[in-house]
Amino acid sequence: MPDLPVTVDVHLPADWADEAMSVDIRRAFTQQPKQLPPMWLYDDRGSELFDAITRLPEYYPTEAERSILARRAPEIARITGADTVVELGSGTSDKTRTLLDGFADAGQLTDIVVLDVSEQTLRDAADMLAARYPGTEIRAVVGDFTRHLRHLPDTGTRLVAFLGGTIGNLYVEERRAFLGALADTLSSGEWVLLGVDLVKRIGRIVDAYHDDTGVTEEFIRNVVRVLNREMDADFDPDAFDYVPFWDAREERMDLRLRATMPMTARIERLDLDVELGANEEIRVEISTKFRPEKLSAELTEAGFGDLHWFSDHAGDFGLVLARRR
Ligand code: AVJ
Repeated sequence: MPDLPVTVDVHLPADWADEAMSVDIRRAFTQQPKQLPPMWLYDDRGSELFDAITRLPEYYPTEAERSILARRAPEIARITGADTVVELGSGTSDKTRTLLDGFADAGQLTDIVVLDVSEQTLRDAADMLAARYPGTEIRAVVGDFTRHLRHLPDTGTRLVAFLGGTIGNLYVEERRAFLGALADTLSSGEWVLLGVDLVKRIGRIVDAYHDDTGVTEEFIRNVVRVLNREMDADFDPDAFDYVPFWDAREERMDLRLRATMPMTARIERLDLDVELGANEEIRVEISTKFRPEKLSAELTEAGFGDLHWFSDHAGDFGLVLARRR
């Protein structure tokens, strides 16, 4: 059978990302404490650095999730009976292959949909998927999973996979909105699969964000370069210290940049001058760690049921499968 053509759907105006970034960055610098949305960490260099993070010995989530998927993919295919696998924030779709293989081996994979903010990343991923799963229809949707779920095509019975622990980037309110939007998007009987990092010994969590090689620090600091380039700003990337810490109350890592001296920066594209006091911090990213009971309750409240939890041997990472009621 010849390969089906890959379809890339761009429902958004070409400059949507510029627009969204301008709005996000203005908000980021006019609130207290200053707080950037993590989506803008992933330019080409940021994506490379994140890739390097996933190979760090300290960064356990990637391998832990891969091991769960390798063991459980056939079971996930069987439980859901889904024929369409949707991956949100797919990036290069590396790990998802383990999940997709479970569906392909069961002979039930008719459609794959990938959604990501980067059109180029999507094209590469879609080509790879088309070669690996001949006969499966591949669709790629350019978009941001917090804003564009309504653009997902509605084919067959879908399983929406949101892996890697990325849901941990969202604040409590954003997470509630996201789960609600997901429930609104899905029909009764369709499924979600969430990958979540679990609460564990704090030292182990902190080490995963404070590696010996400094790659994580580089990844967080890179956002300053993104701002300078995309927003025509003049921040000095070296005038910030990287400050990762565990927020025990919220049970999340809080990754910040701290100004080492008072500074004024110009963000030309926003016609905005930003002042930072000495030691003032900008929150760049949070990474929430989960307790299964609590997330189960949130999923139930959002409209999901029939929950199945899977974990790796060490209990470091969790996958939760849930059915739209
Ligand atoms: C891609 C959001 C899952 O929170 O662990 C890794 C991002 N930041 N090291 C995470 C990240 C610093 C990562 N997620």
